[in-house]
Amino acid sequence: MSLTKLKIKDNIKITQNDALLIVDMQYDFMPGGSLPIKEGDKIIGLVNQLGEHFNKEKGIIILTQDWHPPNHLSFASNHPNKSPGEIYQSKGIGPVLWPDHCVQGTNGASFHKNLRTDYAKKIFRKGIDSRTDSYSAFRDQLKDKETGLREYLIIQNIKRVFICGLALDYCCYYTAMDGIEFSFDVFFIIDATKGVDVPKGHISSAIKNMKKNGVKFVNNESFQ
Ligand code: VGL
Ligand code: ZN
Repeated sequence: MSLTKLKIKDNIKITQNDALLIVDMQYDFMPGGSLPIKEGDKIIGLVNQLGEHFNKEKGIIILTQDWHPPNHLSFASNHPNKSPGEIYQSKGIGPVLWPDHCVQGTNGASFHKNLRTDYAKKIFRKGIDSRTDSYSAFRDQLKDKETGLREYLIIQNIKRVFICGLALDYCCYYTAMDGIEFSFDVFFIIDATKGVDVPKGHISSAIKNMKKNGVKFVNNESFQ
């Protein structure tokens, strides 16, 4: 599934029942960080523009932050004889092991200084339990503990969730899929995200799966 074959919705008018979810715009996911995503920093301007638009139209802006303890089991360094990028699947962890990243309180875990965080009403942190990853902003990979995002969206009467940020095929993808499972109308802002593509082909299977499950795709020009 190539990006060019995606059907892009347009004429989207943002209201107070819409949320913009800005996922993991942290230094460790930017070029020069410990888990760098190619051109991760190139989307900052666009994400800020989206934030401004949603803010102007009374939508709610929410940030997420990957926030791991140093002993997190998604880190290769916490397993004997394992390297980052190695395939590894166990309950709540995988499909690969990662370099140490977004360790609580470190510079790598903080938001890029050019990201406008002032629009955000809430920040949800995830990946705090060392035993399980939490790619989704809604809950961990074991699907047994929620972050509170779903409840917050319901209380705020949010019906549509627009997702942008990093990484397309991990945190954005799992967040989108949970959004669908939790009955939100989910929109993926395809030009305001970048993927890791580990293992190879991961981005295209993520896009295919989202399409199959009813995630809609928009871009920066889709908004009125
Ligand atoms: C992410 C890998 C590990 C992400 C977080 O934000 O997409 N990816 N932790
Ligand atoms: Zn992580």
